[in-house]
Amino acid sequence: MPETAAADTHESDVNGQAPAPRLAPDELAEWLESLDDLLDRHGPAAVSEMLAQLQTRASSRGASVVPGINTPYVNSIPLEFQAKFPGDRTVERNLRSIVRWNAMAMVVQASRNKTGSNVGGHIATFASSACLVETAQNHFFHGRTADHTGDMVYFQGHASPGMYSRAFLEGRLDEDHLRKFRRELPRDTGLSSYPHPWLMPNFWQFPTVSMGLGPICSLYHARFLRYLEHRGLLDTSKSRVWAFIGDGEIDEPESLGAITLGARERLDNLTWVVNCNLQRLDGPVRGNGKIIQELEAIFRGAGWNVIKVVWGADWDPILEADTTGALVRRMEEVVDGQYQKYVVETGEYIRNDFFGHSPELLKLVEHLSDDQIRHLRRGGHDVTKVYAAYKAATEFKGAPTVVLAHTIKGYGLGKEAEGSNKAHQKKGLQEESLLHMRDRFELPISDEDAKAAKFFKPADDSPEMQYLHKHREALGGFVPVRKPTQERWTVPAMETFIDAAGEAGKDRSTTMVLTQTLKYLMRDKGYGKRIVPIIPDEAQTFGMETLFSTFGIYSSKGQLYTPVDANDMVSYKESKTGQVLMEGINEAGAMSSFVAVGTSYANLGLPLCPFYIYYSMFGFQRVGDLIWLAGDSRCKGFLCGGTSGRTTLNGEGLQHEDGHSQLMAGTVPNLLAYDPAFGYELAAIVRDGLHRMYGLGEEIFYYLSVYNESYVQPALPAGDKVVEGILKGLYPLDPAVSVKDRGKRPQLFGSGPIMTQVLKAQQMLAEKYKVTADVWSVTSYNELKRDAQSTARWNWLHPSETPRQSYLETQLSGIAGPIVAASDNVQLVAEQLRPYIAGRYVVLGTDGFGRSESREALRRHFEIDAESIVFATLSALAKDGQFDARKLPQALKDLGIDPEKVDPQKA
Ligand SMILES: Cc1ncc(C[n+]2csc(CCOP(=O)(O)OP(=O)(O)O)c2C)c(N)n1
Ligand SMILES: [Mg+2]
Repeated sequence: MPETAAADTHESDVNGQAPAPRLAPDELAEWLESLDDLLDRHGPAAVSEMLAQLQTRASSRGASVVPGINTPYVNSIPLEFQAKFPGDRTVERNLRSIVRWNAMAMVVQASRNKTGSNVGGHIATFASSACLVETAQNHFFHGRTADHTGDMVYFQGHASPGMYSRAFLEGRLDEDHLRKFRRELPRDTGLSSYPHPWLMPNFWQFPTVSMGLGPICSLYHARFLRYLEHRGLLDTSKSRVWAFIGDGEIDEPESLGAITLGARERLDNLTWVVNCNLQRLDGPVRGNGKIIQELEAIFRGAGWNVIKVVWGADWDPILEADTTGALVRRMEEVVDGQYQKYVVETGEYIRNDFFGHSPELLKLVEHLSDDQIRHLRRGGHDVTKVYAAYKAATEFKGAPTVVLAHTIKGYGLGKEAEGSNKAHQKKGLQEESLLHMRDRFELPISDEDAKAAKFFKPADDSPEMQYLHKHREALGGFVPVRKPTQERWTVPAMETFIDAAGEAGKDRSTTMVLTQTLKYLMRDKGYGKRIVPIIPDEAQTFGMETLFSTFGIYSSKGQLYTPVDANDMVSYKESKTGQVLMEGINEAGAMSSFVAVGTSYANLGLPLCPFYIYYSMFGFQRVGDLIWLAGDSRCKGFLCGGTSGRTTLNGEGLQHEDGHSQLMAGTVPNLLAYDPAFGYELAAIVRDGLHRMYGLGEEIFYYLSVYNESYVQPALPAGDKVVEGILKGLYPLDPAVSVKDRGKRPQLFGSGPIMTQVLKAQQMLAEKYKVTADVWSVTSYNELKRDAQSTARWNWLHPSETPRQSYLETQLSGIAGPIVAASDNVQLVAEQLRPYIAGRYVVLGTDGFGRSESREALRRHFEIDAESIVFATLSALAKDGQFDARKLPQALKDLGIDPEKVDPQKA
């Protein structure tokens, strides 16, 4: 407890409001002496026991004391326990200065670019975190080697120039690359703005620049390493996950929302470093408070080990001289906004404003000049403090560690950028600032070169370069590096796979088929163990609870209780070797697991295939940015939107009924989305996906809409083009019909369970209106559109060559239409094909908010039921002069459709 903590805990010191002392100095001294004595004689455990006893005693006497969760605003590691820095301070400082310089120069050059590219960049962030990152590079980050699965480092995204700058010294990038920072066209010539494995697949591993996603992904990654170890799949015990996070970024709910997982799972393989430069983009993070203290309380409350690195070594003697605690009190009462002010002020101002608070404080610094006061360092800029914190963090057992490092935004960049509210957006620097930086970091660069912001690389035999290489070699090579494995799986033949999906002719939903397929895969002797089902609760909703007892739910603690259903056929079985990741009601966490599992082929050299099965509504619209991140990460696996369909999931109402995931899925370029109607289609798609991702090594992933409506599952139709059609996005259900016949009559497109309505409509058209129609299953509007779009583009750019035909065109050639499409999705999903369809094309869909009703009523409401499909077909035929338009009003009546019914789009 801080010496100054008040008995009344309402007078919290969390935000720097230190209470006035109430104990007389001699009384206090007596108490402290007793404590020292206890510590000396019996050690820290006895102190902790005594404090607990005192607390109990105080409570029983009516002084309800909750021990302060905050410690004083000083370094957590006392000087005498600080690990000795093993490196060469001078060489490391020089190295760091060079890395700083080139990182800055890269952005300044880009902003001066005569071509007017205006691509931007950030310099102030890395300037604040250089020591944090470089100290880890020289002493901690381990590369992936034969006997070490490597550290996973989530770098702060907009500090990327710093990572490039180091890679330049390492010889992995050349000047030309640096000059092409943020010039990403053509691919592989320049450097991506932020960490993007999609753009730099041999370099970046983890996209981090969407604030908050790096933190949550890193947490689940650390837990995933344990999962691999406990299941005996890979020895990851040496690997550590590091995440470098901004203090402003901490405000994202994803950053803090899952941190209790770290303590619950005892993830001491995880280290977070929060760069507390006290600023975000526009201004201070907590102008009127103290972000470091606030975070200390949060993390400590969540069970993390917290290491504050607040002050540099130059403060040590001053703090030592502070025998009354006055300095610590002053440090606590000054708020962050004021600390930021000191950055842009003179030493004289700081002496008066900070120390001038009392003669006692002024005395502490009377031996220092104004300039020395101004340069008293913050902890995050002191390599000895940072090293000691990392060492303690990596040696701590039983919980993750967060290092809260106090830094200055734009450190060393001079008046123009250091600590100013404009620091974040600073891209160019005046010549004066460049010279200032050169001098400040004592770089051997001429005035002329400095003004031109030229890159600087010392000679290969210089102490700096030798040091850099020696340290990285000792730590197993460069970081970051992305190294996908070449291992490939042999997936069963298509027919075998489809057979395994279950017997035809029985009533089943596609969700049931998915469960069966999953079990089939998991039982495979080869890759079976590498299939990872991920479920954020709701397994019962999907009928997947049988996976629990068969394969077990992963729990690092095994199962410490007897489950209520222990004697049932299906029981809630937790196990240390369990295969299923049951994430609880936490889609963001489950998605983070999906990415950790699905990128294991590249980050750990071990391919694993995640199946993330979730409530479809809580996918794209809930965690869409994490799905985007999965795409950027080149993640593999299957996202399975369970309970899909705005009318198929009928009883849940507006919040749950999803009709737009297919549409949103189409916006993720390397995601293939399918909306299968039948079990054999689903099986074919999964088989092909596995083969493409794990057999051929394609870096793609899948979205599958699966539904909970049971209906008769037919057998795979005969015909050698059916499977091809399923995979390309469309095929005729009856391949035997000739193109000539089809060409003259209406064609009906169905997807998902709305296929049942389409088939019924086909029958009604024939029976009631003597109209023969053919039915097609459209398994993927998105894939059809992508292929059609690419083909159209090629034709556009090759005007003198024979035009190519898209798959859709080859299938629809000779067909005059009309074509009527119906699905349980919004109309735009099927509308994507309009530009590529020559004849009349009518689209029915589920636009508008969903609601709870019977499926029948809902399908009528959204006008996707069989009757609506029939009427849409007759109307289209009438427009083409193939049906008597005067009969349409009567048809409406016969079909029982009320023309005045509410417009579902607005209902
Ligand atoms: C989700 C999201 N919102 C907004 C941004 C834009 N943005 C990029 S950096 C930044 C400020 C970051 O401040 P902080 O986390 O404190 O990092 P610092 O640069 O201070 O180290 C913002 C708002 C973003 N990248 N992601
Ligand atoms: Mg910040």
